[in-house]
Amino acid sequence: MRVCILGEEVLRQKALPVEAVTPEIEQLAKDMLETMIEADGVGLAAPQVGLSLRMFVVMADDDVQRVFINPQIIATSEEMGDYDEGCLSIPKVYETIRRPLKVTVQALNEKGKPFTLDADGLLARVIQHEYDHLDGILYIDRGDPEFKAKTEASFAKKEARRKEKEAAKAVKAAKIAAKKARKEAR
Ligand code: GNR
Ligand code: NI
Repeated sequence: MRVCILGEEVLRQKALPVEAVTPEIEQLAKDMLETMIEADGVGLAAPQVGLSLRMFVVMADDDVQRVFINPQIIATSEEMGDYDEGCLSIPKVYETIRRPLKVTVQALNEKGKPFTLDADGLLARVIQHEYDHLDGILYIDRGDPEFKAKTEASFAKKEARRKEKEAAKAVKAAKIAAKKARKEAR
């Protein structure tokens, strides 16, 4: 699956709950895990693959692959910690972000079975990062506002360049098609 990049609308939307954990949702979880591993990530949220749904997958601390559907963070520790965060949707950008060190999360797994998990370390970090994605929040929203503005501007430029290139390619393809049509008309 293609991973959406900063600037794409879906990353800023509040995702909707998964209505029922169907075989299609189980398959989606598998596809998301594959995409996450392929991209060398430790977590991936559905909005990152263009689906505005409340689910994410995680594999942190050499841990097992975990699927969280309709998650709720029911408790966070008072104790906070700093960690260098990155995001597959903001490639090659990193910033130190302060968050609670421990969380308790409730969710459904890929079979629709409810579970509660106490997490610390990288797992707790990634769960909070992924949970934010479901509310359209990115880690840059939790860091230095100036860094956020610069990062958004730089990705907006990149996106503008990509669109320009795409348009130029379409013009070229149209010219080739027109030439071919003229040739065939002779
Ligand atoms: O791969 C990822 N690494 C990471 C490192 C520190 C804090 C959070 C993360 S999650 C990120 C993958 C991703 O963008 N998930 O949404
Ligand atoms: Ni992310």
